[in-house]
Formats: sequence, C-alpha cells, structure tokens
Amino acid sequence: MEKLIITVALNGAEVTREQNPHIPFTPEEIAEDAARCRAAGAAMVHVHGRLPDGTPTQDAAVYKEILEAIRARTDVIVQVSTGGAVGMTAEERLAPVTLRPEMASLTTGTVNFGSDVFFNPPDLIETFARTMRQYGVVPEIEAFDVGHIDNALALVKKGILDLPLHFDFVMGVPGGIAGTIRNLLHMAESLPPGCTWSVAGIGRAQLPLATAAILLGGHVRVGLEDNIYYARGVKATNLMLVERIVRLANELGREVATPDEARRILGINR
Ligand code: KMH
Ligand code: ZN
Repeated sequence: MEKLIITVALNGAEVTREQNPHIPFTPEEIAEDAARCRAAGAAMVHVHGRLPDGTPTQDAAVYKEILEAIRARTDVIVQVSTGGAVGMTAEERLAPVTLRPEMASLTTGTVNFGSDVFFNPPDLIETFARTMRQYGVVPEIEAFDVGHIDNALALVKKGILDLPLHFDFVMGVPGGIAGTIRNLLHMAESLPPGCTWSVAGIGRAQLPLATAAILLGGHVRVGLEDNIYYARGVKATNLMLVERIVRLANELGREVATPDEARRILGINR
C-alpha cells in the first residue's frame, strides 16, 4: 500500500468563529496552522481565501499572500479552492488558479448544499479543467456524489482531463452522497485503475470514513472545513484532527507520506 496522504482543509468558506474559534482567516493564521499540521503529518492543505473578518473571497491577491506565507514556513502541498462559497461567479472562483498553485479543487457536478445549491454546470467544469491544464495546476476532483465520478471520466474521454486522476470523495454533505462505509466502497470501486482517492467525511462521518480509507489504501482529508468537532461537544483544532489520523495510521500499520512523497504519488512536479 502507498503511504497515507493526509490533507487538512483548514478553513473552508462557510465555517464561522462562532461555530469554532480556531478557524484560521488571515494569511498568517492560515500559514501558521498549515505549518503546525505539516509538522504533525499533513502533506497537503486545502485552503480558502478569507478576509480578516471571515468573509470568503477568491481574490487572487489574498491567495497570493496565503501561498507566500505558507511557502515561507513549510513545504506542504497547497491546494487552492475553486469552489469558493455558494453564489460566487465562475470567474471569481477560478481566480486563484492563475497563481499556478500545485493543486486546485475541481468539483465535477452540481449538488444541493444544505439549503443552497453548489452550482457546477458542464461548461463551468470544462473551463475550470482547461484553465488548470493551461496553468500547469493538478486538479483534485471533488466528488460529492457518485455521478460526479462519471462526469470526470466523461471529461477524460473528451480529452479535457488526463488519467490517472486524484479524487476526493466529499461524503455527508446534506444534498450529496451519505457518509457511509458502503457508499465509500462504491465510490472507490467506481474509479479506473491507477486513480487515487481521499475521503472528506463531513461532521461525524469524518472519523469512520477516514479510518476505512486508511485500511482500504485510500487517503484522508480532515479539517475544520468539514468537521468542527473532535468528539461530541468538544471543538476541534486542525492540529487535533491531523494528530488523530496519524495515531490511527500508526496503530493500523500505514505509514504517513511527507509532502514530497505525496507529490510523487499524485504526479505533482514542483
Ligand atoms: N464551499 C463549498 C460550496 C471546494 O473547495 O472546492 C465548496 C467547496 C469545494 O468548498
Ligand atoms: Zn473547500
């Protein structure tokens, strides 16, 4: 089995300080959290731009500061979000890709998102994929449901995406696929040979799905974007969530990948 890539989704676009006071907003806060999580075993961070008051932003200038602050502290892989926040325009969402980060998220389908809709029509997905290719950015396919895998594979057939792809199964969003082990098996078994995957379990689905991924040879995404609790009634920090996955991996006999080992597994050339 390949070593385990731990991704930490540090801040997201939706979580507020009222929900969890540890959520990083500024480039400095994000970079400090990234460095702490890297030291604990994370190989990659998935980041969203925020203004100092927490307002989500896809402004390239903000992402530039985030990338520079992280790179000044640590060698972790930085994956920018192109999901942004619900309601942002496609142009807004795509802006950070022009900075040529190592990776960017690419959601390959529309999904209900709580009481909102996370809108990803076919032309948006194709434009995002082509732009990532143009800027040499490796996509991470965010599949909120099993059909999103098929949508990504259809783009492979059209020559817009290349195999092998790396997928992140986002499971347990109200409106997307439920966060069950049976569904995880179905998602993993739906990939062509050579593709890699991680799972981002939302809320209480995070721990069981992460544990299953460690055992199945998948990879794991944790972090406050997806889950604000460590246990019932106990607010998490990103570091606590990463440290728990490292302990589990150690107990279960799966070695943890460094950022450079993760680059090799994911085909990222720095
Ligand atoms: N904020 C969500 C609507 C991504 O980062 O690519 C979408 C999201 C996905 O977070
Ligand atoms: Zn995100």
